[in-house]
Amino acid sequence: MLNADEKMLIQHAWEKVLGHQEDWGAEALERMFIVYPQTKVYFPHFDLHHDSEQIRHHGKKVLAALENAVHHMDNLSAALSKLSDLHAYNLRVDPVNFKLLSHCFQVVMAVHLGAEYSPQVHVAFDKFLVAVSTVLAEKYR
Ligand code: HNI
Repeated sequence: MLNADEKMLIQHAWEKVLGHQEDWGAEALERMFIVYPQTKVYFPHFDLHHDSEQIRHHGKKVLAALENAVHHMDNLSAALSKLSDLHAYNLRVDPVNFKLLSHCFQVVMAVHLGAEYSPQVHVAFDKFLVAVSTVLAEKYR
């Protein structure tokens, strides 16, 4: 799990996300849909064009959930329990897709934070996103 230094790096990096949640969330989703088009099957009801209102709105929601996770890094299972139910029982998103979105979000962070997205921040974020994805997929079986 994340050590104290990594938690600090994540909290610090998240401060840079504040104010950009909708833009950066939409950017991560748009990258996912373009780079891994198989992910589009879960969104047949969405307009997936560039700058679509639905993508922006959804990006904002996904980043709000990640922000909640940043605030509850010691207790992710409880913090994400409802979302975990939703993804496992209702949406039935194949867990491989969490890695794809996580990767796209890492690219967005790297693009916007530049040199500040150091290898240390990168690895901390990677561990954090793996932990979040594990919780979101833990109710599948
Ligand atoms: Ni996900 C809905 C968060 C990964 C497909 N998802 C949500 C909502 C949040 C959310 C928040 C909105 C819930 C609500 O309205 O009550 N999703 C997250 C997070 C991750 C994630 C934090 C990973 C880090 N979701 C994925 C992945 C896919 C996915 C990888 C598929 C490729 N999610 C969905 C779909 C919905 C959804 C589909 C419903 C969208 C809608 O509005 O109809």
